[in-house]
Amino acid sequence: MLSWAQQVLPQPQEAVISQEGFVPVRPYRVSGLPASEQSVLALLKAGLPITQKGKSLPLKISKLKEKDARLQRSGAYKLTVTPQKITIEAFDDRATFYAVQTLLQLTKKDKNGQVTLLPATIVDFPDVAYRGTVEGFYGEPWSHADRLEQLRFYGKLKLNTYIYGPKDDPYHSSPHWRDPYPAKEAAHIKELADVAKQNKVEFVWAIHPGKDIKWNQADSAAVLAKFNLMYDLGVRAFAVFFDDISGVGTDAHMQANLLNHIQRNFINQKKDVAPLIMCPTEYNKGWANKKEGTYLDILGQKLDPAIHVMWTGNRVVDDITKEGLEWVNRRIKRPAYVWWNFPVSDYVRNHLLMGPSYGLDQQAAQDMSGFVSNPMDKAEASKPAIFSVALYSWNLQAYHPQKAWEAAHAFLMPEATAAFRTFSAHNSDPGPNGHLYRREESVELKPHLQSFLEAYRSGQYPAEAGKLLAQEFRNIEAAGPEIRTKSTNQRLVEQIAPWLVQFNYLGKAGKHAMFMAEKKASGQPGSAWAEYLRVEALLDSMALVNLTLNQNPYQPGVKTGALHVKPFVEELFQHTGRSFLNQKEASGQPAQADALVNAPYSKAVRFASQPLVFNNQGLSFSPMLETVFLDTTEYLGLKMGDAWQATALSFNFSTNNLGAWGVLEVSSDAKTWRTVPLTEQRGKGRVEFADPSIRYVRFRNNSAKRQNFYLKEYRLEVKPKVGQDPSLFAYDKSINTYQTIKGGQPVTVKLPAELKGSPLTVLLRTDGVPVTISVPGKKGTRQTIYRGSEAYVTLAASQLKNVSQLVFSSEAAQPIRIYEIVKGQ
Ligand code: LOG
Repeated sequence: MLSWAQQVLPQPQEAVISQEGFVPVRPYRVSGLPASEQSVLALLKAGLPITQKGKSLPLKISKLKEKDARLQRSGAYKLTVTPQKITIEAFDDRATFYAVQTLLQLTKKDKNGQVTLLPATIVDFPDVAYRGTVEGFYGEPWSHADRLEQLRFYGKLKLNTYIYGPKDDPYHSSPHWRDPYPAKEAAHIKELADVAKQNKVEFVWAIHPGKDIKWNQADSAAVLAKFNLMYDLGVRAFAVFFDDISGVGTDAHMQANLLNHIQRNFINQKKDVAPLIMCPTEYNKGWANKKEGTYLDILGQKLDPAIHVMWTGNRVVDDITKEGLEWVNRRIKRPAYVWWNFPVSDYVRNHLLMGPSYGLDQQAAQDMSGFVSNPMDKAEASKPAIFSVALYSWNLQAYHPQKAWEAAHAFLMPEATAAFRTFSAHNSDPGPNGHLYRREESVELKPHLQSFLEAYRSGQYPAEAGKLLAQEFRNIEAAGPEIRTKSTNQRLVEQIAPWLVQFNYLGKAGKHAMFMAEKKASGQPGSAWAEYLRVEALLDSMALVNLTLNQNPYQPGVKTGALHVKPFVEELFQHTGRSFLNQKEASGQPAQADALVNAPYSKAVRFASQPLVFNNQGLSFSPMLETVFLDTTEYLGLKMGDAWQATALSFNFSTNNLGAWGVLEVSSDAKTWRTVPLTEQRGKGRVEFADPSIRYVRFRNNSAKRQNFYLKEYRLEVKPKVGQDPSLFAYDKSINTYQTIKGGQPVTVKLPAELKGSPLTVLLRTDGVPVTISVPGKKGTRQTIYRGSEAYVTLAASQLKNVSQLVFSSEAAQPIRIYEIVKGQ
């Protein structure tokens, strides 16, 4: 007999499932199925041998008779499967549908169509009455096809609620909430209501009138009129949202009056309409007035007790805790209907939230009346999280975030489970955001990334961690192409396409970074340098993807592996790059000759150690993610080394009142300062400098109090000072800067004192183009000391006797870069 480890998901409340399957000896004859449930019969026929006449086994459906209180609820059923018969006892039609979904999960069909069943006794019911999603995000609403697919998906997972409330549907919110839908949209709503019904999902249509509602009879009537239109399209469940509004619409008394009016004159009249749902204006504890007798208490007292009140938790985006629910439930005088803002990504549109759904209290079943997830605008990519929400809300005690996440990937993409899982594992954290909501990412890899870096920083190459990381980078590289070619879900592929591209680059960059580290550690600097250049090119490609794909106006770009994996690759790249400069790594900052030293310029110690980035785009503070401040008279600035001059400053402090408190000042000696007029918008701007002697550029708090702002950008554009060797970039002790050689325009590099008379290594990027290095000979001639296309060129001391400058030339149109000339070979 066949045997397989079968899972019923969501996990039933009580189940004894034998793993010894049996093949039914006869087809089943179905009895007791109401005539209205023909679609259930179709489901059964697809999974089991069914007959109407002749010899058969009974498949008996009946009304649940048991008085067990836990089973007196929609969706509750008992299912028994033995080789002799199948019996289903169901509380309601939804329960019959669920029992059949469970039965199908106990069924397996082989290649020849032969069906095997697992004997089972199951008693099952949902912990939470309303379970599903609220399409409540900002941004492009789901497509009609996406929504239809979601409804089918919910049916399979025993989710029973889909609340329709996309912020960017103008007929849900302002300006058109009062108006009927145009014919095409109306037809779509009708179809959604129908398909929802087939899948035993409540299609809840929400209205969002608060932006411009007037508390008068005309607008009460407008809401009812719109609801009636929706009713005529087949909608049988309704919600009113008052989130994210300001002004008169936020009045708790008025909101309660309107809702009670709807309750009396619509819900109670219709008889066949589900309980009314409302989303309050103060929908999370962070935004709630905590004073007794205010907004939430008013709703609690006034609102008809039949009306559900939504709640996102202690903050807009947060975990859901029993204590948090108890807090609000006391005030609203009913169990809250949870609106969980996960995996919604409308506040971090350059990220995907594909990680496990954790942070959900397992003891809170009695504290909530409903639990819906607000998903991403990418419907298919939201399925792992929605799958988990289905498991959680059906059976809180049995829920296990990690197991649910694993099961979701197997369920959703059996054809490429491992690749999908790899993708999700490294695309889960939303990144820094105003809601302060963060998620774990790259959980399994993280300790290895850390241990590898620690060892590598101290000069070793930890072989074992290295091997493991190299393998995962290959997995990352392969995941995108694999999902693309193997997945049957092309809609998913379409929705996450930019991230698949970026993830592939990340895998390649990581793979080459590991090669680079390995070569460097095993004393093959030339090969290591070649890999360094590959990593650089791949990181450049990622930067380009970030600037070209997913260019929404809010958070444009494509972030992937951004919490641990990408920073690891960047750090390995930077660290190895610096190591080519023969500098002591232990000191952190590379030791630079004085004339070249760039530094933060501020007396506030909190800025003194903020790392600087120096490259051909200029000298900048690396951005700080949290808010920073300057107290009165404090300043924040940069000092250029003597050899440089500042030509412009680009800044972004992301603050509205910069002009009111900030002055921009420049100086050549840090003693006398000159104020430069500030051109800025929302704390962002660019100022050019004409004076070649400028070496200090600072912002000073000119006001009487502390000022908060963000340090998103502070970048000085620089060039070698007048009179300096213009090819200074070639020996400035920064591996991030370079001098470009163009075909036919030779570049002469003066050798600073410390490089004269020593063997030298020249770090180039040639991309295969030949370059000539020559030294001045007698009587204005030039003597070639190297010609070739290598990127790592070593010059012996004997070739460099009495040489004080090198001339680089190339004939090719394609530019060549001189990153650095360093002492030694
Ligand atoms: C909105 C919602 C949005 C979500 C996450 C609620 C009740 N309302 O801050 O439309 O998708 O946060 O950005 C919200 O959560 N406002």
